[in-house]
Amino acid sequence: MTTPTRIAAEEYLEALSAHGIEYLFANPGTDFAPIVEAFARTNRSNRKVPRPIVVPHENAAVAMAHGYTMVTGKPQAVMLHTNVGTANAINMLIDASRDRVPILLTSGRTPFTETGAEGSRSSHIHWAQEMFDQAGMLREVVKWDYEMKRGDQAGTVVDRALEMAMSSPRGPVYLSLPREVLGEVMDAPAASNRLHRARPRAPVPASADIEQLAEWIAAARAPLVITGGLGQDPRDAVVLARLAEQWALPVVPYNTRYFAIAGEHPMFQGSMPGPLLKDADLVIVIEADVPWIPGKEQPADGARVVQIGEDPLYARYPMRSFPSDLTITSSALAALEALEQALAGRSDAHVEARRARLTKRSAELHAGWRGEAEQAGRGNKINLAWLNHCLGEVVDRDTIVISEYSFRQEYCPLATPGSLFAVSSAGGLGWGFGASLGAKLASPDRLVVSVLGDGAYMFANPTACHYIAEMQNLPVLTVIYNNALYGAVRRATLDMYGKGVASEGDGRLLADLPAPSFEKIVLAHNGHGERVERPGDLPAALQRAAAAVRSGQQALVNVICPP
Ligand SMILES: Cc1ncc(C[n+]2csc(CCOP(=O)(O)OP(=O)(O)O)c2C)c(N)n1
Ligand SMILES: [Mg+2]
Repeated sequence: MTTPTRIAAEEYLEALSAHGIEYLFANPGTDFAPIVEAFARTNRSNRKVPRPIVVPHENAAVAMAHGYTMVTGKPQAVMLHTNVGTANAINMLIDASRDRVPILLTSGRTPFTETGAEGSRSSHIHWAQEMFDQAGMLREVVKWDYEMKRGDQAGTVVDRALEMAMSSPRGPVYLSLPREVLGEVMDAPAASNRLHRARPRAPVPASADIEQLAEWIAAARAPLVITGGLGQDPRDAVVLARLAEQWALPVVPYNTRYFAIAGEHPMFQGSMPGPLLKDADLVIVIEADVPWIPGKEQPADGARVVQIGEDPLYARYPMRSFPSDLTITSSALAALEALEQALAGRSDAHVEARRARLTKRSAELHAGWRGEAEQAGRGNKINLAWLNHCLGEVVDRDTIVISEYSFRQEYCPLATPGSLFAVSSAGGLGWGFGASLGAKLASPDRLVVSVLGDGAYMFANPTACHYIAEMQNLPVLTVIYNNALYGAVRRATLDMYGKGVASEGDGRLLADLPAPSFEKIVLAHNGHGERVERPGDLPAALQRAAAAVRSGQQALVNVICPP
């Protein structure tokens, strides 16, 4: 068969590739026919298009794109089936949106013509899958959305979608692709001026603001840095480490999503604001949407608060009322670099006393964390501290750790910027496993370890994820912190109704999660599975699992951690 004509779907795929998109994570339906035809044609012609990867659940597809991008900084594309496939992915889209991860999410749109066009309705579902506004269900969590109207827009819509996704603050965008449009026969190539479209840089701080902050730091007795999304660009952590070292600035990565500071850095002061917040006279909040929980703790009266971020007001959060004496719209990196310069040559009378105090505190904290873990190691049940402590024997400088949400640098200190990724502030669970597959795809030579709650693992559609690990040859190590419980749900119940009737059942009503043998699920996917109940057995089990992964086999360790 000859194919003399070109269809819009070919132009579209080539436009993705022209933007450096390497993968199309896809979960198809009847809307995909022109995309399938286009891939088949490009296979023959050797034109450059992204590699399609079929992911058998939509949340896993978006999580994979997220994982790939968080490691590389390069956005990828996802294509899902009409309204129903899109609906399945919204959980992960919310995570990506709050974490400002650029993703081009697309889905087919059911054919809008009932007859008469190439691609008109041909199947029962084509009527019922039409919506008045397919993008409406996700408009609140994307930066931009559009429906491709004509085939000759294939180039320009991709250009627009990606410039929106990649400009500050970054985030996912959505494009719906009607079947008739993708199937349009093209007379001329889709127009694009993508080589002549300079993108704006991320915001840089005003120098007066940085001077003010430098002055405040030099005068502060007890400054404190609280971070959350700092480290999304690994260079953030490099500059922060220097500043923290030189100016004895304690750093608390609070619910951090990234590696902000090395666990062994003397200015890493644990991951809870706690007593440092109460004592601080200057709180520097960098890319932290929630720097503390106001109902539980607050900075002292009179303490100065500075908030720095690309979008320091978190414009898409309906309510957020943290105080600020100086609010700086800037990328973390630009602000830290400017601050380093502004501080150079200044003197700070408090620095050496503070350094001594914080170094001593760090040593005490580390001794406490180690003691807590080792004590559990000698006991008869595994806890979070011992699990993380034992992980420390498995990770090396190149390991990527993914946390949802049981990883703690306190017990497993990491050393490398870009080595830690945790679930988005939105907390849409089911992210970690898929993200680890995307991370492995991006960095095949690095060990990728995800530490997941038993609940988080099940939210990830584990069969779909293990399937991808096997089929795409992405050996990852999955460690389940298995308390047979929605621990966070129980905590919330006891927090609010500690003296309520629910407390009589230890808050376990609706939180108990009697656990199956997760270690057997991975066996169905030709992986290595282990179940560990005794603290003393954990180090060797993790070593065996890591060795399996290093030799190319996916592995899962089901770590039984009774609460
Ligand atoms: C998609 C989704 N559904 C429900 C929740 C509500 N939720 C928050 S934490 C949590 C429990 C998670 O359990 P697990 O992963 O086992 O961690 P644990 O709290 O036990 O450490 C649940 C259900 C959520 N965050 N995301
Ligand atoms: Mg649990």
